[in-house]
Amino acid sequence: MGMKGISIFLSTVAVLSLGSSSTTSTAKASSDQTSNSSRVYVVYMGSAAPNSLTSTRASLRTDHAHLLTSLLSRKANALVHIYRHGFSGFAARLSEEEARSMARKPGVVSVFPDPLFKLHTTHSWDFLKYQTALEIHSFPDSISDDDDDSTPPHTSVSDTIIGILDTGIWPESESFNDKDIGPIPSRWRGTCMKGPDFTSSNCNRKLIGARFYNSGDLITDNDSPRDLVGHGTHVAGTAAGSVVPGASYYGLAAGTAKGGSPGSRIAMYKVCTAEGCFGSTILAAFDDAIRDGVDVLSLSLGSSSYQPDLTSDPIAIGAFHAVEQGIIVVSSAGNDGPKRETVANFAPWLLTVAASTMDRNFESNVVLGGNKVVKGEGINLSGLQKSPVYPLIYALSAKTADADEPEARNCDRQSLDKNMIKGKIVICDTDVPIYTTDDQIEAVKSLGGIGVIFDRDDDNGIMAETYGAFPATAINLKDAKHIFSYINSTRNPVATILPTETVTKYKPAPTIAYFSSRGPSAATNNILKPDIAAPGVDILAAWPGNDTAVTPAGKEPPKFNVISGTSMACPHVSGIAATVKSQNPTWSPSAIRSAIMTTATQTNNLKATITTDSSSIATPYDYGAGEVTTTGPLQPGLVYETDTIDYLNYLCYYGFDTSKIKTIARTTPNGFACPEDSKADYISNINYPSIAISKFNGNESRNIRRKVTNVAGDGEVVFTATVDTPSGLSVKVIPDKLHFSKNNQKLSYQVVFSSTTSAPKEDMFGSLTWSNGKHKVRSPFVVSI
Ligand SMILES: *[C@@H]1O[C@H](CO)[C@@H](O)[C@H](O)[C@H]1NC(C)=O
Ligand SMILES: *[C@@H]1O[C@H](CO)[C@@H](O)[C@H](O)[C@H]1NC(C)=O
Ligand SMILES: *[C@@H]1O[C@H](CO)[C@@H](O)[C@H](O)[C@H]1NC(C)=O
Ligand SMILES: *[C@@H]1O[C@H](CO)[C@@H](O)[C@H](O)[C@H]1NC(C)=O
Ligand SMILES: CC(=O)N[C@H]1CO[C@H](CO)[C@@H](O)[C@@H]1O
Repeated sequence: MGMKGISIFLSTVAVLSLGSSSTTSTAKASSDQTSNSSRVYVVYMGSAAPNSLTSTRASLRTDHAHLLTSLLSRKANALVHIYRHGFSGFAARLSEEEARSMARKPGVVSVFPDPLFKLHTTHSWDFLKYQTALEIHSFPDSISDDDDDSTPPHTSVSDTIIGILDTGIWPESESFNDKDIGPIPSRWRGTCMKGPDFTSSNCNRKLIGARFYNSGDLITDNDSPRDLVGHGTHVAGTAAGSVVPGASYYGLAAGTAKGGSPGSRIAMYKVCTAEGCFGSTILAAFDDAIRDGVDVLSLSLGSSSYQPDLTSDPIAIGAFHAVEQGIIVVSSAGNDGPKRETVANFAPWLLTVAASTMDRNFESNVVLGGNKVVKGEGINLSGLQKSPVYPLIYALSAKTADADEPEARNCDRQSLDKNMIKGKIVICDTDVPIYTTDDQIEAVKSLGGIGVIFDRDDDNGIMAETYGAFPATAINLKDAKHIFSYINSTRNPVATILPTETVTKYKPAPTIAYFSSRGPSAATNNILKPDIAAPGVDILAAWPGNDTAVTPAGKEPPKFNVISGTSMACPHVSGIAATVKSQNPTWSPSAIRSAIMTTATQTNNLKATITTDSSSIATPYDYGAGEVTTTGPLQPGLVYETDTIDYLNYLCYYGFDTSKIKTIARTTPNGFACPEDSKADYISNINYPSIAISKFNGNESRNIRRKVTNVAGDGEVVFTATVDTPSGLSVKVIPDKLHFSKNNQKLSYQVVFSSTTSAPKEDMFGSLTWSNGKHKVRSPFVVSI
């Protein structure tokens, strides 16, 4: 990811090939000459014409209009989308040569092949199968053992509009009923688009907008806002679902379902199908949402396995313009953890969300002969007897003569001897990523097996997975050893798998989920990402009403489903952002983000430091500022406002020149110019609620500046700084007291980082907290080497 020359795009290696849902990451702009050398490119032209938001017929910028006219005169059918409300540009089918030529035209910021993004449901190998669902009822604050609905006592919540870019919506779900919700806010300019299975009466005072995008590409299922995947319905229910008592997935996770902001309105922008989400369509939805008048945008999707450059990343581009126009944009961090540098959606104008577990767990334990119980996790929907009467076998022991060991251990159908499997519970390994748990269950089932125990070959946390109507559960490495030694020492080993139980008040919780993508960002170590963590494991939320794929034999399709992913974590935070916005309508997106981050908690329900699900202490690379709280963000005390200049400076440091930045930004302050000595290190000085400095070598000190705004509302207040300093570091805050004489006053301070050892050997983590006795305003910091 180069810092320079970013206006060139065809050389970008990290773009997915058009029309393929593959996640491999090489651009194949010219490899398909034989069929058709045209493909969709996005031509991005920066901000929209100044009046386009207000004029009834949105006017185009002159250079934009000119470029479009000349394109259409040559290729009448080439145009896929025009962007004109929130920003300028278009998507069109172009040859590589045409794309190159467009990139040189006046007013063009970048031209890039249309990338295909993915939904951030869990997907990494054996997590592949679970989708994600949101748990609503025992949301973060439940770790305080307080089961009350903690809906804040204020009212205007219902005027906040959350726009969701996702797979569409199942409008009949109870989560979208509009009981007790007032008229649609008059400023709303959106629409409810019709399709063969969707009428305008499917929208109501809760679901106030629904759009879909027919881009004429290879993706099917794009003629209606209806959700045929489930993801969008689940995300929408989590962000702003109405209160639905008695929700459960066949009795599991039973409770009252409600979104993070049950009073907010929902506008669905269907930009994805099961195959993925085209970047050109995501941009079209941003363009519409900005004009429609949403307050919050929630995106549970993004890149995965590759990181687009800022100039060719539709989410970064669309979000930049949304934030410029006062919309807070919340995005998922991705499911590529726990490896370092996997976090997606790293732009500093996004609020990037990692996934944590909750104090609820689904257990399907294994009972061995002699009635020894081994802890397992899973959701079974069919049952075995409760006593251990079923023969138990390790799949490897059923290997056919000519099969390979790893395949047999992983329950590959062709590698197992049917006679050995029949009538038995089979232990399958899970160390070969190409076998999904569904494949493995199918294999065992078809060979006459009666149950599956998945042996997770590591001690990473395991998540309950919906195994459908076949008895199945998953155990971790430590517990697997008990089972293997039992098998080794027993002539006729037997076992059973118990029915699933919902375990509540599970401890420790939260932990950071195995799959959640980790920082630092591969693009820059000078902005900490992810920003925050929220529940994203085994989440119960609304689901399409006719999904037979998750319906056990002989039952009605479920109205709620349990799924996992940072996709599920993101809308929790979107809901909280909406609540903060509704109570502080004048707050900027960055003030809301700051309120959410500086009030996060780092403590779990054992009153100990939050860990990852493999029990190591969580760092800011795992969870940013920590686990989100629901009430803290309503009273943050101080906020860090990141203004447009900060973001423009980021673009400078990132390698854009002043003239390009003037094209991108809707308004640039008079005389704006990139600082003479723009360099990446200065990104650390952007007024962000966390601090990240990089390439710290120990013999120099670093000076970081920050500015806070008093929102404590008490007139005169004094905040005092305390620092949690890691060993090897000396941290000075100057001044260490801030005297505010009135509300909304801004004061600056500096933090000086220096080393107490000659050469630090690893990244160091700490925090800086401003406190006035009533509020605690905490910023995590990361010093990387
Ligand atoms: C190939 O591109 C041309 C326009 O350049 C278009 O008319 C035609 O339909 C395309 N063919 C296919 C198979 O996509
Ligand atoms: C069980 O026996 C196999 C070989 O027969 C051995 O590889 C394995 O380590 C044993 N496991 C335990 C837990 O004793
Ligand atoms: C569910 O309903 C939609 C819309 O009516 C339909 O297109 C889809 O095929 C149905 N799915 C199933 C599994 O029946
Ligand atoms: C700083 O420390 C590094 C290694 O610790 C060393 O290579 C470098 O020369 C030092 N620079 C100065 C200015 O002392
Ligand atoms: C969650 C769930 O449905 N668990 C089921 C597992 O199987 C037994 C036996 O059929 C059922 O009783 C449980 O309800």
